[in-house]
Amino acid sequence: MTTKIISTSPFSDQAPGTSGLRKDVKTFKSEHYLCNFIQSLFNCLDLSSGKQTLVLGGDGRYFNPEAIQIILKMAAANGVKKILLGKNGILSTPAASTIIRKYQTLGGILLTASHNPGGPNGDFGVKYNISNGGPAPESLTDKIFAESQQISQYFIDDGHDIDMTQCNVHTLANMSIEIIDPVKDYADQMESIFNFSCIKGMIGSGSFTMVFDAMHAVTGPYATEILGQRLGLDAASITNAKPSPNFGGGHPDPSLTTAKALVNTMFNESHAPNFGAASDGDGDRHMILGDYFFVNPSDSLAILAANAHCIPHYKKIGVKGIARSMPTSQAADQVAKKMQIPIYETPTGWKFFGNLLDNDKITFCGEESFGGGANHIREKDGLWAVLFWLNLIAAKHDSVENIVRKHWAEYGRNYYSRHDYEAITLEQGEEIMAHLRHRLPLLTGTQLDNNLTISQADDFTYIDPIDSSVSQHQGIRIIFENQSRIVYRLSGTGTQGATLRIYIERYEQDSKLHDLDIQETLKDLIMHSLQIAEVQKMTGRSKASNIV
Ligand code: VG1
Ligand code: CO
Repeated sequence: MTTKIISTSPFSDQAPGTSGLRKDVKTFKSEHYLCNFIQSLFNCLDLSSGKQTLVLGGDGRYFNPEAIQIILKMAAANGVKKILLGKNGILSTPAASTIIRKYQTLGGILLTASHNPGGPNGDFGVKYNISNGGPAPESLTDKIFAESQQISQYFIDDGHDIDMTQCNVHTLANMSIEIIDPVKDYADQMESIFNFSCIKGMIGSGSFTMVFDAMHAVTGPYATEILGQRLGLDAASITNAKPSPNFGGGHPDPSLTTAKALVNTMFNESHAPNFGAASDGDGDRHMILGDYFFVNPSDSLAILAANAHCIPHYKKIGVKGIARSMPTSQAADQVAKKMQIPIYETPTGWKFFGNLLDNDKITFCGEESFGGGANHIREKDGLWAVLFWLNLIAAKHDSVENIVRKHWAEYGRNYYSRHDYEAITLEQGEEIMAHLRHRLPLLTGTQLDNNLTISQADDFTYIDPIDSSVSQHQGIRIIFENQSRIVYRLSGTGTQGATLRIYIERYEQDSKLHDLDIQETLKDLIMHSLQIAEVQKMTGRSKASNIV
């Protein structure tokens, strides 16, 4: 076997976004594109250090097997000593984080575009996680991008393809490849956190029904082992459990608009199950539904933190603090206030939670985009959240809806919605943000109507409390005197043009007013959000393409 040195030249668009490099499959398949990015990554890693093992796997989407064979050959040619590869190339994002941490590897390469659609016309993605199991911080992604802009060659072994279908050990040049069970370590970890006998008792009681929709994505095998084998849930209650390269032609995004089959089941008036849940392409998001009831993801974070004492593991370790991404509703802030623990507000993207978790500043963290997680790993974790909810329901002998309503009664309700304007042009996106930035100094103090006076308007800057790194331009915040907020930012995961996200929030303490229609009660704020940013004038759109 020999190492080939291939001449290449830079692609200008290889800057990783909110969560890795995401492009359509055609781009990733074009000559040198994947190899350039992987070589740029290897150029930034210290492959001479003691830790020379990398974890590799993906969400099973189209191009996953081919990309893995290429990356294995490049890893061998770049002096990586060992790869832990998920069987069949499969590893959910949270499981990859578990495995990096458990085996103390240098890091891991995760092949996923998460909730983006897959298939030949869909998206592909590459993400690097560091030795703490979490997404690479901006300091590293900036370095990888810089490398990609001056790359002139890459190294690749000319060895044979590896059979990934069996758990055994292979050798490629001087590198060993250990094919591992993608599920076991993660399932064991979940069993060490939650009270499985309590959940199993509820599932087996005959009086509790549930559906988990794996959306043809990576959580299928994980749900089958954990919910099915270990907790006794019948196979029929785990739907779309077989991962498929194009996610069964669907959009592997657990939301009310995209998880249609599950939503139909749960909002069926006569016999909806007690509990419904879904995860996304790579298994790090969660959507929780009750019988005819939707749990807002920002509320999910607040409720899990507030009820952590019901789970023996969290009762024992306690809740040190909570972090949420800036656009996430302030429901968790109410909980932190009552618990007298710190709350941190970070930019969007899980990488910003890493330092807080590593330094034991927080126990729980979450994002409005159906992401929740804790200090057991350094990624958000879909099945973890599902198990947390199941454990809560079993421990409290209460329904999803009651748990949420009691929470609102105690802490108040943060009415919340996100309005996306997808696939506008990059220029339109930039122009809206620039225009807003320009107007910021004029906005503070402005009274929009009788009860809406802007108390603060700024462009969110985050200073990491641990390493003092500064992240600027993380979203425009318009904060009102009554705690309502409007937030604007551009998506960093989309692959077509730009997506403007407008997040709208209103706090209501009065429990008599906790049953209002969300869009209706946010109507005025939504109207102001469009006027302030002049959305229609700038985009030609009169309404959002996606409302969450
Ligand atoms: C979106 C979400 C963000 C999340 C990111 C990755 O990013 O808003 O909260 O961390 O996706 O999630 P953006 O930049 O498009 O708003 V995943 O499950 O797609 O890795
Ligand atoms: Co995801």
